[in-house]
Amino acid sequence: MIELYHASMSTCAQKVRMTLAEKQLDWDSKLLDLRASDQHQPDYLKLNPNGVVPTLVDDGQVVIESTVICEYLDDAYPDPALKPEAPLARATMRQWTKRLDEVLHFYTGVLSGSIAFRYQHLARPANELKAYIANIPDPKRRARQREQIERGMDAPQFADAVGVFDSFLTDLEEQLAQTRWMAGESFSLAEIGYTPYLIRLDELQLWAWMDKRPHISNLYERIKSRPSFAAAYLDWRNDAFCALMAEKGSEAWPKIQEILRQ
Ligand SMILES: N[C@@H](CCC(=O)N[C@@H](CS)C(=O)NCC(=O)O)C(=O)O
Repeated sequence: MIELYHASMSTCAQKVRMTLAEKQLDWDSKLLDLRASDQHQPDYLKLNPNGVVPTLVDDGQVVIESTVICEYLDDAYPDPALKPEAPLARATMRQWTKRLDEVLHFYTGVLSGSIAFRYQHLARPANELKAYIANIPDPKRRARQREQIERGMDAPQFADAVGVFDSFLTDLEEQLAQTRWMAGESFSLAEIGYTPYLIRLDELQLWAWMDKRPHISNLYERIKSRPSFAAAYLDWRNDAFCALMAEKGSEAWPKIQEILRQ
């Protein structure tokens, strides 16, 4: 039996739900409320000491880290294969997912936190917010959260996030001008990895970023037409979160354009 500890709007959880759907695997949902600090509770930390979602439990065996979970699922349940056969294409897929884990995921937190989610935190009683931040196990993540909640788009890391995203979008557009999918001619864990991040730009009303990037828009349309898109995202969407991102994201676009012009 497969159990997934996840959260409705978590980008990392969306990747894993999409992989499960592509493979048509049944799974049991263990839904966490990240704003209620479910991820910091002692029982959950025994499964995932990093205090983050997702966590997969397959027949009692625990797997953490969303990219590792997706690869695990592809190895354990190989049909349909979500890794390219050719070694070079497989390496390309892993270069994309490595970049996601090492860079883009962190800055996505900066982008959506500084633009939108900080308002959820600022609405909390001060002592509750202090405890929430203090409970974040990873010091880098803790510092990022504090800064983005307090300073929003004025935090220096916000401009860094805009730069990181812009370079990523430039590189992705270039790749897609050469190959139909990110790692060659087949849909793979690379698209699954990045789908939640394209969704996030869409949710934040930042799709104008794609104005001169038609290949990325075309990729996103192809991804949205797959049944796994609903299982990953639409079926779990939190309307209040989406409304907040849409409102604050529209207000943020001029600031992002200003940073891009610098
Ligand atoms: N490298 C981890 C990152 C997981 C992660 O950042 N999860 C976020 C949601 S996308 C989370 O659980 N955040 C909890 C928090 O912010 O306290 C993975 O890929 O699984």
